[in-house]
Amino acid sequence: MPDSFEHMPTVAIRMPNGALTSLAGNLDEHHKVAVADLILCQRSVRETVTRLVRETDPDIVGMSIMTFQRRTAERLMHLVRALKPGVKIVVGGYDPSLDTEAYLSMPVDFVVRGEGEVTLRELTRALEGQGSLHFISGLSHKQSSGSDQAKWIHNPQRAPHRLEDNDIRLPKRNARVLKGYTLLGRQVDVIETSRGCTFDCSFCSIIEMRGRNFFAYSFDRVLDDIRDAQRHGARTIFLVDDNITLNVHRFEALCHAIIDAGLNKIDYFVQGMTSAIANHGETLAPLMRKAGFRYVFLGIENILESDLVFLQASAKNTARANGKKIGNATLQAIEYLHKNNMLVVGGLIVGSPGDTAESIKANLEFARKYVDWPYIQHPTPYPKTPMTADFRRQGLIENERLEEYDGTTPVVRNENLPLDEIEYLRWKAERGMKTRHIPTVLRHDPWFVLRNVGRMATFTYRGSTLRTALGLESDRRAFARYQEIRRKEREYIEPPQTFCDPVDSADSKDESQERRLWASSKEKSPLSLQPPLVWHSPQQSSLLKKGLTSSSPDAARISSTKR
Ligand code: B12
Ligand code: SF4
Repeated sequence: MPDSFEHMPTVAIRMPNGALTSLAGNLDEHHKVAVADLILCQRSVRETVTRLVRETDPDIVGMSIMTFQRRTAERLMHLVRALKPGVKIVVGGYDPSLDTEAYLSMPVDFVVRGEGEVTLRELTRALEGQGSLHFISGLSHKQSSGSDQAKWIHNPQRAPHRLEDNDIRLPKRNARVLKGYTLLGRQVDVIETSRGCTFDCSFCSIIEMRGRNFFAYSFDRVLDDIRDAQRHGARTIFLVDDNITLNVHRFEALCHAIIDAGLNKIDYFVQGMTSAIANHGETLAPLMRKAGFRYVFLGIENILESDLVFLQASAKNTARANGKKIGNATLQAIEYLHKNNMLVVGGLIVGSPGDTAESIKANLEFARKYVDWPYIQHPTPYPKTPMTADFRRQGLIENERLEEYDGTTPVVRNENLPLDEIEYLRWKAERGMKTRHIPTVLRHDPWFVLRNVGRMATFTYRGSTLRTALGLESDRRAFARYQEIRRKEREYIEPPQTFCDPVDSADSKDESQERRLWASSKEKSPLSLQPPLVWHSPQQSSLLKKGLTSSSPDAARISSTKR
C-alpha cells in the first residue's frame, strides 16, 4: 500500500513490506510472482498499478492491508477490477484478518486471515484444481448460492506456525518489481527471526491476530535470510519480530551468531521492550552493539504509571532487581543503549482519555531529553484490540475515518483537551526533536544528508512559512496548514468516479467530503494530467481489457499465475 505516516517520511524511510516477499517465497515454484510495494510510488500509484496490471496480466492480485490503508486498498481493488474484470483479488494482513466483515462487501474474492504463507499456497493449489477451498484453514471465500448474492464461508482459524521446522521458506526478494527501499540513504530490507508475543498491551493487535505465543526460526535460517537480503543490496536490516526481547537469552545467542558469521557490518534496527533491556542491559547491550545494532525502537508507551496501567503496559516497562520490582525501566534501558552507542527511537503514546496537558507535556519533555528520534502516537482503536472494545463501550471514539488511523491523528475523546490541541502539542514538540537528530545522521551518512537536508526539513516543517519562522504568525496557523497538507497527502489514488454522481446516502457527508478532496487533488496532483478512469463503466472496462490483452507481454505476474 502507498499509505505512510508522519514518522516514516518517505524521503528518508521506504521500508519493504515483509509479508509480501514471504508469501511470494512460499508459493509453488511454477508460479510467477511480482511484488509491488506501492510505498515506492506514492505520487504515481494509479499509473504504476495500471502499468503493472498491463505488463503482468495477473490471474490473482493480493493486497496486504493495515487499517489506515483500508480506504486506499478499496480504491485500488476498483482500479484493478476495471483493468482486469476477471482477476481474483485476495486480501490479507492485520486489517482484513481482524475486521473481515468490512471486506465482504468490497470487490474481494478471498480473505486470508492470520498467517498467510500456507493458506495462500493451498488457495492457489485449490484454484488449480487440487483440493477444495472448504478445507483451507484461515480462508474466507464466497460460495454462489444460486441467487444473486454469494454467501461468504469462513473456514476455521489456522493455528500459528511453529516455525522451527523451516517449513516456511525464505522470502523471495527477486519477485520485487519496484526499487528504491531506503533508510537514510542506505538500502534497507526486513527479516524475521521470530513471531508472536505473550504480553497483552491493550492497544496492540498482535494477541487477537495470533494468540499469546512466541515461535522462533532457527539461527541457520535467520543467517541465510540476512545473507540473502545482503546479496540483494541491503546495508541496513530491520528485524520486524513482534517482540524479539521476549527471550533475552535467545537474542543474546543470536547476536553471537551474527558476529560469528561476520554479518555484523550491517546496520541493524530492532524493536524491544524496556524491561528486557533494563534488566539484561549489562550483557545484552554491548553484544547488540557488537552485532551491528544501531537503532532500537523502545516501546516506552508512557512515562507515567497511571497511563501505563491504562495501556496495560506496566509489566513490560518494569525494572527488577533480585526478583523485585524497582520502578520504571525506561531510563535504565536508555542508559544501557546510549552507553553502548546505540540510538533510541522512543515509542510513546499520549492523548489517552484521562491525559491532561501537563501529563502530555511531561512525556514530550521526556522524549526531548532522552530519545534520539521521537515516535509519538495517539491511542488508536485498531480492530479487535481490548482498547478499542473499551473505547467503544464508553462511546469515546470521535473519528471513524479509518484513513486517519495512522497513529499521529487523535481520534479518541479526551476529558480535558480538544483533539486538535493534543495533536498540536505533539506536532510542535516533535519538529525540534527530529531536526536535532540530523547531525547524528550526517556523521553516519553525510552524502545522504547533504543531498536531502532541504527535502527533509521541508517535510518536517511542512505547513510553516518564512512568516512562521520569523514569528510574524502564530504556530497555530502553520499547524492548520500542516493538517490540510496531511489530509491531501492521504489521497494516494482517486476514489471511483461514482463519487461524481449526486450523493444522497446516509454517508453523504463523508462522501461529499471525499468528492471535494478528489476534485482538489485533481487540480493539484501530478495524476491530474490524465483523466481518471471511469471505473464503473463496463464499456471503458472492456476497452481497457482489450488494451491489456493486445499489449500484455507474458512477464511476471502481480501475485501468482501458472507459467
Ligand atoms: C515491523 C512493523 C512495522 C515496521 C515495518 C513495516 C513494513 N514496511 O514492513 C514499521 C516500524 C515501519 C511500522 C510502521 C507502522 N505500523 Co507497524 N508493525 C510492524 C510489526 C511489528 C510487524 C509486521 C511484520 O512485518 N510482520 C512480519 C510479517 C511476515 O507478518 P505480517 O505482516 O503479519 O504478515 C502475515 C499475515 O498478516 C499475512 N498477510 C499479510 N499481508 C498479506 C497479504 C495477502 C494477500 C495474504 C494472502 C496474506 C497476508 O501473511 C503474512 C505472512 O504470514 C506489526 C506487529 C506488532 N507486533 O506490532 C506492527 C503493525 C503491523 N503496525 C501497525 C501500525 C498501525 C503501524 C503504523 C500505522 C503506525 C505504528 N503503530 O507504528 C506505521 C505505518 C507504516 C507506514 N506504512 O507508514 C499495526 C497495524 C494495526 C492495524 N490493524 O492496522 C501493527 C499490527 C502494530 C499494532 N499497533 O498492533 N510497522
Ligand atoms: S509487548 Fe509489544 S508486541 Fe507484545 S503485546 Fe505489547 S506492544 Fe504488542
